[in-house]
Amino acid sequence: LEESTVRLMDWFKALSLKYESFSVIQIDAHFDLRKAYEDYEHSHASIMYNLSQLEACKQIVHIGIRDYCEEEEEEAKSNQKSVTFFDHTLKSNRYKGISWDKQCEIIVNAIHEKYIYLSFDIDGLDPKLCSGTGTPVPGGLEFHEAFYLLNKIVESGKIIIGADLCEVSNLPHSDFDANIGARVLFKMCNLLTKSKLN
Ligand SMILES: [Mn+2]
Repeated sequence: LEESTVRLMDWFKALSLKYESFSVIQIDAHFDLRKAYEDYEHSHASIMYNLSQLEACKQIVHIGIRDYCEEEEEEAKSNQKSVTFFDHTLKSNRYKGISWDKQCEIIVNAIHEKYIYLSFDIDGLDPKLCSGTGTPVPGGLEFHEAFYLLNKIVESGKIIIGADLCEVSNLPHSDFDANIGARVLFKMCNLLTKSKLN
């Protein structure tokens, strides 16, 4: 896992050589904005912090966040690149009658770069869709909410330059998680292809 996050950073660095400015769309229950986790700077808990240090990464749009520490909340507030749509805010707005379509429009308008990198942590979804994931948290997006949003982002003219899907359970008896994970990946690939037509 640690090796894979180091490799992911190498990939981000390569992307930043090709694209001089991009926004990151992160669907996740967690910010992953820790400067270090147990003194280690390259874990999955620091991946968004490390990404934010790249000059080409102009913005990180965090969506569905609902489990974080004080340090991360401070980082998200003080880092000019972070724009956060907390899960509790998205839910409260829904309860007040603000439609998902309207909220997606607000999210789309907050994305300021044409090129986007999509990071999809399966725990951004409701845990009934990913019960075997490492750190499930109540709340989160429904499958169709996530893809309604992502499709709207692509239809606004953005181009997806790269994407990852993480934290899908590979535990025995996680067939349902694997099923959902495969469907998420399939739809992400479709969106990536669709966005190339923009
Ligand atoms: Mn997560």
